[in-house]
Amino acid sequence: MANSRFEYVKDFEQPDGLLPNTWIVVRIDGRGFHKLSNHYQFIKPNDRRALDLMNAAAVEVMKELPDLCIAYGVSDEFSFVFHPSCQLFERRNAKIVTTIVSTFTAYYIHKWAEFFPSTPLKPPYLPSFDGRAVIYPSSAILRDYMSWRQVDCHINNLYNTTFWTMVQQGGMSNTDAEQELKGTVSSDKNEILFKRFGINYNNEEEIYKKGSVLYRQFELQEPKVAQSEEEGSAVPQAETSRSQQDKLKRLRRKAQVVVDHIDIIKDDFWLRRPWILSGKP
Ligand code: DGT
Ligand code: MG
Ligand code: MG
Ligand code: MG
Ligand code: MG
Repeated sequence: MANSRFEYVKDFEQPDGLLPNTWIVVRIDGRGFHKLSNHYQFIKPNDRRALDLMNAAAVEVMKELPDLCIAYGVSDEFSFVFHPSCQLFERRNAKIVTTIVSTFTAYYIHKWAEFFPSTPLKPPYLPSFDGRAVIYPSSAILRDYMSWRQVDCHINNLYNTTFWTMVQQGGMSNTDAEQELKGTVSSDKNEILFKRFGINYNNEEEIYKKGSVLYRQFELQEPKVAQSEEEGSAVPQAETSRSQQDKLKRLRRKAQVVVDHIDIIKDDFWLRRPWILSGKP
C-alpha cells in the first residue's frame, strides 16, 4: 500500500492478540432469542428444529475453521474451542470472534428454511449473535469450562422440562408452576415428573439432557496408526514443522465432523478421543 500522510491513523489500532499457548474458547449466544423463539413459535421447552439448525450452522463453522478442535452447543449458545497451538489470525481476538460470529450467523440464516420451511424469516425478527473469547491456561480448566456448560444444560433442561410439563400437561398457570418449583432440588423435580406425570427424566432425549458436542472423527484403529507411522518413517527428518502443520491441517480438513450428545464431564469421552486435547491431528 502506498504511503500517505494519512498512514499514521493506523497507529491508533490497539493490539489484541490472545495470550500464546492457551486454550481459546469463543462462546456465541443468540441475541434476544426469548423474543425470537416466541415469534417463530419454537416448541417449548425444546424445539428439535431450532437445535438442529444451531448444530448445522456450527458444523459449517467447524468445516471452515480446521483449527477448531471441539464445540459444544445448548439452547441459543455455542462454544468453539481452539487448541493452545492455534495461530489463526495471529490469535487476534477481534478477528477470531467476529469471524466465528459472522460465519455462524450467515449459515444459521442460510439454513433456516431447511429447518423451518413454513416459517420464513422476516424483519425485525432476524437472528443475530454476540460473541466473546476467553482464554484458559490448562486442559484441566478447559475441561471444567466444558463441564460448566454441560451442567448448565442439565440444570436448565430439568427445570424447563418440569415447568412446561406442569403447565402443558398439569394445566397449571406459569406463576403457580414457578412458585411450586422455587427452592426445589433435582430429586424433587424428578419426583414431580415421575409421580405426577409418569415421566422418567432419564428417558428424555439425549440432545436435550446433554446438549451437542461437535468434534472431528479420526479412526484410531491399529491399521490406521501403523500406516501413519510408516508414512512418518518415510519422511526425511528435515521435514519442517511448517509442512507437518500443513499435513495436520489437511487431515483435520478431511475429517468428518460428528454431532454427538454425550457426557463430556467424565474422563471417558476425552480418553477415547485423545486427539481433541492433544491437538494431533
Ligand atoms: P440475550 O442472550 O441476553 O440477548 O437474551 P435471550 O433472550 O437470547 O436469552 P438467553 O440467551 O439467556 O436465553 C435463551 C432463550 O432462547 C430462552 O428464552 C429460551 C430460548 N430458546 C432457546 N432454545 C429454545 C427452544 O428450543 N425452544 C424454545 N421455546 N425456546 C428456546
Ligand atoms: Mg446473552
Ligand atoms: Mg441469547
Ligand atoms: Mg443463551
Ligand atoms: Mg480484508
